[in-house]
Parts: sequence; C-alpha cells; structure tokens
Amino acid sequence: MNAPLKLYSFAPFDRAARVRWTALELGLTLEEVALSYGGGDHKEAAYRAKNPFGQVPLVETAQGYMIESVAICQYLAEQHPQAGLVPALDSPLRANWLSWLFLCASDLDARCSEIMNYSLLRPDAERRATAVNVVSRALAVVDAHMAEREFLVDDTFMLPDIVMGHELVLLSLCKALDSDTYPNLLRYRDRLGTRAAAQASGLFALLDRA
Ligand SMILES: N[C@@H](CCC(=O)N[C@@H](CS)C(=O)NCC(=O)O)C(=O)O
Repeated sequence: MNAPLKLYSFAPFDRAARVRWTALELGLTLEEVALSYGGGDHKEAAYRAKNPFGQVPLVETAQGYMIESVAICQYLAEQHPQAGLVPALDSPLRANWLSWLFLCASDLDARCSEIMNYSLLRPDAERRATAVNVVSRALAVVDAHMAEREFLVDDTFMLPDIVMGHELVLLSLCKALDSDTYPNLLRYRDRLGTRAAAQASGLFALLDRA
C-alpha cells in the first residue's frame, strides 16, 4: 500500500476540501493534519518552514511539500490518469479542460473568497453586495453552460467539476446561490454531492447545517 497523503487544513470548507475530494476520488489514503486558524498554527515558524505563505492546503508528497490547491489536485490527478480526472496531453479535450480549470482557479476562486470573507469571516454588507454582483456575470454564463449538461467538460466528471463544486458549496454557505437565479447550478451542485467521494469529503454535509 502507498504511504498516506499528508494533508494540512483548517476546516472542512477551506481550499483543502478540493484536495481531500480529489484524493478520495483517486482512492488515496489521507492523513489529515488539522491546524487551528484561530490559534494561529499557520503563523508558527514550524509551519512556515513548510509553507512560507502560511496558508493551507499543504501536502507532503514524495517530491516534498506542495502548495496551491488546484496545482495539488492536478498533480494528484496526473499521477493517477486511470481515474479519468485529467485528459491526456494529446486529448482534444485538454484545451477546454484547462480553460475551465483555470477559470475556477483564478477569477471564480478570487470572487468566492471575497464573498466568503465579506459574508462570514469579516462581514461587510456593502462589499459583499459588490462581490456578489461581480460574480453574478460569470455564474450566469456557467448556469447557461450547465443547462443541458451533467458536467463541465465533455459531460464527463473531471477535475474542474471538483473545484467548481467546492466553489458552489461556498457560495451556498454564504447564501449567494439561489435556485431562482441559478437553477442549473443548483442541480449540478446537488448532482456532484451524490458522489461517494464528495460525500466522504465532508464538504456537502455542511449544506445541511447552513
Ligand atoms: N491560492 C491558494 C490560496 C490558499 C489560501 O488562501 N488558503 C486559505 C484557506 S482557504 C488560508 O490558508 N488562509 C490563511 C491566511 O491566509 O492567513 C490555494 O488555492 O491553495
């Protein structure tokens, strides 16, 4: 059996959720290291020696420490290509797959993070409203994209669905994803949540408590 993948996180909803869900889709064994955000574990010298940015997620791989949630997910998915989360380099799906993955990892990630901050972590109604308004333009496009699809790329479950799924759960926790405005995204989110690995990740259980 391979050594467990050591994953550092704060909570079930932070960006480590993407790594956890990906690892579970790949059938990897995880060894979780829970850091205390409030207690400032991530600011301690011992942790900063592993990740000088003082953030999670962080994983320990055979090649050393690795940071950046989506990079970690892509790395793991490429190590296990048989799971089908990543198309081969010469696949005609690769360009579309990369476009969706980077949309999730850049613009959507930044907007969801703002909404999370201004809704729950440092509540600020005005800034929250601005962030919700900005993200609404992109979400409307994704909602239309999902009108007649099950998954983002080639109607096949792949890595961009995990990152998007995480962001949809965060938006839901912040009450920024209503079913009247985004009916297709809500159905897509719930479809993702039925996957065994998604359930085992603990991410979707948070919706029951929201
Ligand atoms: N782009 C990074 C962002 C990492 C990040 O911002 N992590 C948050 C938790 S989701 C964090 O560690 N925040 C603590 C801090 O910045 O002090 C990634 O995707 O991994």
